[in-house]
Amino acid sequence: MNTGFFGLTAIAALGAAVLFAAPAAADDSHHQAGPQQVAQAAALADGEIRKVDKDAKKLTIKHGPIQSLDMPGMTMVFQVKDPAMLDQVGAGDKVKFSAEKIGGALTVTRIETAK
Ligand SMILES: [Cu+2]
Repeated sequence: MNTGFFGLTAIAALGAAVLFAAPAAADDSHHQAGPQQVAQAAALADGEIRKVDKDAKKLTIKHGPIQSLDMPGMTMVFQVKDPAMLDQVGAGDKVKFSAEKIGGALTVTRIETAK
């Protein structure tokens, strides 16, 4: 009777497969959203507008963690999907927003002022 031995082997193989399947931690590449993260862009991140650049159509936002982009909190520059967004917010405004990587550039796709 070798079923016990084969059972253990199967469990060991399963354990190894789970270990190898675990995603590598990638704190140093937080600006590169993995393919598994592209789909979930629903949650809004917290932010504070630092600068509105209407000429370059960019917003500088001090933001909290952005789950959909696997990004920790930081201050950075975003493109905007719609230039009208630049008129909706001003420096110092607290905002809720969502961002996606569009054509290689991190772009604000939705923004609203947080009251
Ligand atoms: Cu960032």
